[in-house]
Amino acid sequence: MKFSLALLPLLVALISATGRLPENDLTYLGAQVLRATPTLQSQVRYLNGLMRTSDYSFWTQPRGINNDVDIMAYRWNVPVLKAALERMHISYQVTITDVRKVIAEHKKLNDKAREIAGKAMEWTAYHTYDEIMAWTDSLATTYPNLVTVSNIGLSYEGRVMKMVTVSTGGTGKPAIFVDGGIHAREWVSPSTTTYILNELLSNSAAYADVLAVVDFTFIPIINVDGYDFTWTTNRLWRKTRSPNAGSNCVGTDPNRNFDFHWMESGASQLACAETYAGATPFSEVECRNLRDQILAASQAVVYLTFHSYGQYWLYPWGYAAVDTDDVVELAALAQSSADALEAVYGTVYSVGGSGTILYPAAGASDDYAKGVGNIKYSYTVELRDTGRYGFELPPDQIIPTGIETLAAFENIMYFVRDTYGKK
Ligand code: 0X9
Ligand code: ZN
Repeated sequence: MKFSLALLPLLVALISATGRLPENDLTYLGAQVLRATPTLQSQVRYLNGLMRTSDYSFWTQPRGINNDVDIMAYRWNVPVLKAALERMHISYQVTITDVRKVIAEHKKLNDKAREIAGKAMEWTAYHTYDEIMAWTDSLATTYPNLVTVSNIGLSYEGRVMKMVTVSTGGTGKPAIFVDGGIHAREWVSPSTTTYILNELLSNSAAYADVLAVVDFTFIPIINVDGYDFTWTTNRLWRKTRSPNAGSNCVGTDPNRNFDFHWMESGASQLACAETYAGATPFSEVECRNLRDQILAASQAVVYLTFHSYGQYWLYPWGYAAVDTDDVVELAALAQSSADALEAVYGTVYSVGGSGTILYPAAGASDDYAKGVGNIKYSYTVELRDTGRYGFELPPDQIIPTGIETLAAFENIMYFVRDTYGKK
């Protein structure tokens, strides 16, 4: 649909009545992503304040001076944001000049790849919730000796959340727990989670020594409602889809909803905020379902949760710039994994504590897995890229991302085999 100027008064009326654009084809028309670089503490404070207004969508959050922040402004707000940055002497560049155009281009590429693949999972395209779940179910019949598929609960809107366990049998084995899709718009996360799972299963003979002594759990999509919503309605949705009492704004940030130092940092009590922590810890059923599996995974020694973007391999704590007692061990495995990843195509990851090298943010699943679930090696992995496309990573990067991340994953599984596997 072409944007017509005749629609402008209607649009303005809608925005002033609701404070928000309706979510439709026009939402991202002319929206831009600006990369701002604060060089003073006062500028960082200003950007943090701007984030709290929810006038813009922060694709990345302020991380202190000399660190870029990617801010998306809707069309009508682009000049306002530019003027504000200029007034504060914050330098910026436009990284995406028309978000809608990039979304449309990538959708076209994705549709084409899906058509060629007949909607089958080939990792040449991103896939819908239904397609990923159908593939997940099929694993139980393709690999009956290795795979169990279970339903771990329903989402707020009633979608099934599926979990795959990979085991050659026996008890008491160390386990690796992997999830994806906590944030809806981070599409490369479910694609990487399923890519790794597929490699593990389709090359099980090559991994026989690992599979003999290590178990695996994969949950490809946690935020199933949000993920579906990014396909049907709003490509850049982040949160869950549960309503909030007393507000028109929908959704809670699932990665602020876990009950560990909840609401202590980097989270909001404003329902419209992208980092809304929810009315109470574990208000979100998807988080409760994940929690139950984390707590049941008493043998897990690694928890890996895939997000995007930024290329970070992060370890706890995330609620503050504080190290865990065993930081040396967590850092060593993170660094060797990032090294293995980089060795494939030269993709560079930053390795460090979440609250230290990213920003303090409490109530995330990684801290919960370690702090309450007692899973020693807990990592949040922020996959590709560093902002060229951000969440709109083109589909031709799915396989390269999968391949390099698999190298890191192999490093982890060999570590678990050698350190914890019964000889
Ligand atoms: O802010 C987040 O939830 C994660 N980044 S993202 O851009 N994917 O939203 C990082 C979470 C890091 N972990 C903790 N802060 N505990
Ligand atoms: Zn995320």
